[in-house]
Amino acid sequence: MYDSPHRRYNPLTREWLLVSPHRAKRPWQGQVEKTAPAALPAHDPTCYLCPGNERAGGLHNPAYESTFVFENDFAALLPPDPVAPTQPIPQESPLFRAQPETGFCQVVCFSPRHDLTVPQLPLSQVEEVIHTWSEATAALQARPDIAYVQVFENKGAAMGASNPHPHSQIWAQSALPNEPAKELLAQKEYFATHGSPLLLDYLHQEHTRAERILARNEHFTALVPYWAVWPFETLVIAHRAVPNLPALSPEERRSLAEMYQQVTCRYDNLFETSFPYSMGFHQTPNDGELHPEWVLHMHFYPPLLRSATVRKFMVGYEMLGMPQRDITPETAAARLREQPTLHYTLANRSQA
Ligand code: H2U
Ligand code: ZN
Repeated sequence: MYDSPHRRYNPLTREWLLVSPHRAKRPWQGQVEKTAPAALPAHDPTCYLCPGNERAGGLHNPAYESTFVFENDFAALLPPDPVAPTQPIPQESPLFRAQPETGFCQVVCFSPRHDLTVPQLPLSQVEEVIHTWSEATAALQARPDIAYVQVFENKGAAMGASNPHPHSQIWAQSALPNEPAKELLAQKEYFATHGSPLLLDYLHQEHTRAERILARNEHFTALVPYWAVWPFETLVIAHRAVPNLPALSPEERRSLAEMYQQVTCRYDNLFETSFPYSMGFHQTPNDGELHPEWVLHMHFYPPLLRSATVRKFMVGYEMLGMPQRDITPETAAARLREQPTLHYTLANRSQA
């Protein structure tokens, strides 16, 4: 791999990033502050996601025992109004374009437990989370006014998560958002040219090269993509061209749950902290087409760089030029690969 500054291409978004490996020859050396894991109660009476508690809008959560889905009380998108249908916005000039947008915002609690994150939950409960996302996606995709369903998780205060209670969000809307729109074009063109899905061809090559793979099970592989922007960014790719969450078989759901735990456990162990990230699925647009080009995948974008407190900032050159990284994706993958798959809180407990 090159040691000199170079650009790498992301074929999914068709954007470039700058890699400067010479600036981080030994990125794992230097101080690694550890933060004591927050001692959270199993149920927090002040948490608006815990069972039985009151939320901001005055509604009460039921005494739920597994996953729990509710409409976001501060939804960024509003459903279409059946009484007053959405009116088009007059287009006065191509320089002042706007379009109405309708949709739904939901919050998905992973379990009644306030204190257990994904790598700490029983595997069956993580499977249940995936099942819940799949069902919610299917219900939203059944609506003709929904173009896309975005399932995502913000974890940790560093990523703006409002609450440590493990949860995710689903936003479904009437237009295709920017990121999946870029991926759609790239995957369609690749499929038209090569006759096979871009991500499956990419995955095949990564399996052969092996240097960026973190973990692999029957139906999914986790790797640090060749074009990763965030220091410990990972991509979890399905082994077949599965279009979306509802199309997963029960075996695939289990494999995906295992991979979700694998990745998050390695993340936590890396700096012995509850590793913050934004995670999200990219699934097929809801346009009535078949999309043989699309492969369901999961992006993890974690901000940490060197320790539980030293993070990467996407500022300055990144905002004005393009993304840049020092530690190479290959080094990041090696560091994640060497992490134990026993969660550090359990390992520490058995040592104590
Ligand atoms: P984040 O932690 O990713 O911000 O997700 C929590 C969501 O929960 C957030 O979008 C919603 C916020 O609007 N919320 C409610 O719907 N009800 C509440 O009582 C507080 C927070
Ligand atoms: Zn809670």
